[in-house]
Amino acid sequence: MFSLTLNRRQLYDLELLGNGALNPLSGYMGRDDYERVLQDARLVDNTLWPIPVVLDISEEAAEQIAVGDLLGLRDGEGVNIACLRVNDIWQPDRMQEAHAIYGTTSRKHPSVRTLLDKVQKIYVGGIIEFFQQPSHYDFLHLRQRADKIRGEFESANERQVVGFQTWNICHRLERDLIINIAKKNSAKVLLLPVVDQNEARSREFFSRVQSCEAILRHLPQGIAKLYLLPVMMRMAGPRETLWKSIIHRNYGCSHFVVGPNDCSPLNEDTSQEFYGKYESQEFLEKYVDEIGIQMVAVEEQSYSVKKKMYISNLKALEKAEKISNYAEKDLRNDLALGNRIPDWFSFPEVIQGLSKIYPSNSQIGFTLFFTGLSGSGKSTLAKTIEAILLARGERSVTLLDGDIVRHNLSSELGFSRAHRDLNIQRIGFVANEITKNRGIAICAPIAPYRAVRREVRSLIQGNGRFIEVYLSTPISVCEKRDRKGLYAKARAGEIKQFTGVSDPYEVPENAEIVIDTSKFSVTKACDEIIDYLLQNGFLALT
Ligand code: PPS
Repeated sequence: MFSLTLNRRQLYDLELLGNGALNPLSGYMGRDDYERVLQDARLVDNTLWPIPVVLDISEEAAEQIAVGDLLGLRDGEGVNIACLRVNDIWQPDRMQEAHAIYGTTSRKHPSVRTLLDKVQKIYVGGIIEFFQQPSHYDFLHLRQRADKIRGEFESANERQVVGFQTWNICHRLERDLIINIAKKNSAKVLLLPVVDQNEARSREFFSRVQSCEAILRHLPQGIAKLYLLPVMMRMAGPRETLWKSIIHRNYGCSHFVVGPNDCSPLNEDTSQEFYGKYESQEFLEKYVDEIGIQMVAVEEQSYSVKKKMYISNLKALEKAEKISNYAEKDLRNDLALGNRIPDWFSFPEVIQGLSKIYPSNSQIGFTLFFTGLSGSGKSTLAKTIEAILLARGERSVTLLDGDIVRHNLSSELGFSRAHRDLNIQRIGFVANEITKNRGIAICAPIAPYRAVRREVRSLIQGNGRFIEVYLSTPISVCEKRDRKGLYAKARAGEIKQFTGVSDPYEVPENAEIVIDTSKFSVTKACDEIIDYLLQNGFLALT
């Protein structure tokens, strides 16, 4: 029997197919169901079903299987989880899928990017026979089959059960919402933190589940059950909300809580939500009777300083109530600065857990990444800042100057885009190692391309902070300085691909610090940088 090793994304769908969460599906969809789902959010038999559940395989694998074959489905360790009786093989139009399911074909939508760039080209459908569930190694007491959980509620005669799914860290707001919703509906609550495949092993995930455990301790006894929901989030807005409500019904819920921005990712460029506020709620409303679940629509809430409780923003506006807009991003900011978190916002054990995974800026390493044209002042500032930081003696400091790196790390590289990118990736790799170990890395390459700067930023941000310092000194000034005589040679055509003359420089969009060294002395420019580090808690105020 030919067998496939499934990736984590695929294993998540398989687990839900095997534990009853995706009833009535008994396997991966065939082409007819898939196309009807795209077109009408229904299966061929008219059952409401808004999200495709298919198995993607490579073209090479597709050449080895035929309709009617049995296909083994294994996890990464080679354990045979299930077998699939193949009844359909086809090549989908993934652009069409993106448009139908996500309402966009833009790669700025993270799931569209995954669909277009990572999901393999061929789909197979068929009935699955399960041998076992995929193995887990964490939170085993919180892992349970959907059909078992539903059975538990049924045998306890619990008919009113509110499903509360979360993929955020839970604080006081979530605790209060749960209590209010449970009271209002005379219901029990099923709290289901999402285990998304991208982050199952991340510290953020552990923290999220621990915050739910903490919430449970702050709820009246017996009011809520907590289990993990191993679902591959599609972030498909309204369609996903509908899908999740079907999943929650299969977990035994009679009600499903839907927030104002349910399943809506941020556009990476604009930082705007992909779907409109309350769009998911309006969409689900049309189908609740057909699914057999009631929606608990939650409005945007804020904390009323006077009433010392959360109230809806709308009510606050009507009554001109003073509210606090303190939110998760403020919490992260305060943790970074080592500030006290408002008592009302969360619970001490949640904050304690978070402060371990998000230590304050004074405790982490960071990379100061200078970028700018040749002659813009990168080396001068980087060397002066190195001296200032060494004199302070707070952390180890390593300077990765453009010329030094080119001499040692990247001596075989030229100045084509591919070579420049490789050079920056190497610098990023070293800077990341330094940052991870709580040191300061000072980098000073030209780094003319935005994409690779962004790549290095996201590598380092996971382990410390990346602070981009863009030296915006105009080319006319750089050229006048021409300390190495390179501009003259570039203008005379003796040096090819010279940045700013015959090669591009993409200006940073979101640099933390921007300095034009034609307007500032070295001392003043360094003061700006040190001020930034002091104000953001990276250096101690002495
Ligand atoms: S990059 O683009 O980030 O990989 O460049 P970097 O490693 O910083 O190297 C830039 C230094 O190399 C010298 N040099 C050139 N710069 C730009 N374009 C071309 N074609 C080129 N050829 C040599 C130049 O001295 C740069 O140093 P700085 O300190 O920036 O003046």
